[in-house]
Amino acid sequence: MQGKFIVFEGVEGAGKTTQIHHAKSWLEKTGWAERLTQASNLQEPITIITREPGGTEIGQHIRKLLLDPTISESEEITSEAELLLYAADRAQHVIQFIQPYLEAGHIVFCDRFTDSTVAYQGYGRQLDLDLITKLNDIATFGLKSDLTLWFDVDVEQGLERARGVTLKENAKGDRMEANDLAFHQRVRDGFAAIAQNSPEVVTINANQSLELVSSQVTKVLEACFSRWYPHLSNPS
Ligand code: T5A
Repeated sequence: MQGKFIVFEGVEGAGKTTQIHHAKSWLEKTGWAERLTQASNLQEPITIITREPGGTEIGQHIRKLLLDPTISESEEITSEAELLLYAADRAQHVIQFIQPYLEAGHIVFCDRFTDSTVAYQGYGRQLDLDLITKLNDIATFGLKSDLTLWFDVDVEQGLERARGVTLKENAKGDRMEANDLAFHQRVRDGFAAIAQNSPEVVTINANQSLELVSSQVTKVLEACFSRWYPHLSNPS
């Protein structure tokens, strides 16, 4: 049984990481994890959590380079170099990590994927969108998500959450967070444009409380898992 690839997207501090853990415990609490593990004959946990950049050992090195805030003090990473580094991280991640788990039947939750490149490098850095689509095709070897949850949060609120302090205190955060507000707003608009044209993307209102955001996620997951695996739906 082929697994499912579920991607969590959004601007800084949208709540993706928090909601990935919520989704994993939802799978376990509802019995889906157990039923899917049995159906796939897996000896290991069905749910795999990963992220971009940094889902592999090589990716960890690339992540460090991309997010280190001190890099730009000595030498700016050009937008093109940044784009290629995200693509290199993805190419390694897809072949070495994501594909093998999907082929074995796992449910792979991924914190960011190709839509982040379109939103950040395409809309944020304003690089050519056709070029980004081609690079994404190369880096993913054609892999697409079965479901993408886009956590739409007000960018200032997201940045405040991500930094754990208010913007007023002028915290800089990592190299990507340190971009100005206009950049982050363009990124948010990029995600909105993607969501409008992509049937696999479901928009989650991430401005709400943790509980309300989690309950939106639960509803989407319930609908998708029942549709994907009708024979494993819990009769109760
Ligand atoms: N990038 C990435 C690109 O530019 N191009 C690409 O192709 C890719 C793949 C990755 C950076 O790389 C960029 C995007 C990023 O800038 P990262 O550290 O992985 O860097 O950054 P993020 O993925 O943005 O991680 P964050 O931690 O900033 O955001 P999350 O995961 O969305 O947020 P989360 O869940 O950690 O929550 C942040 C805080 O908010 C609270 C949480 O408890 C936590 O304290 N919170 C809420 N508080 C109130 N109400 C809610 N509903 C809340 N939800 C969460």
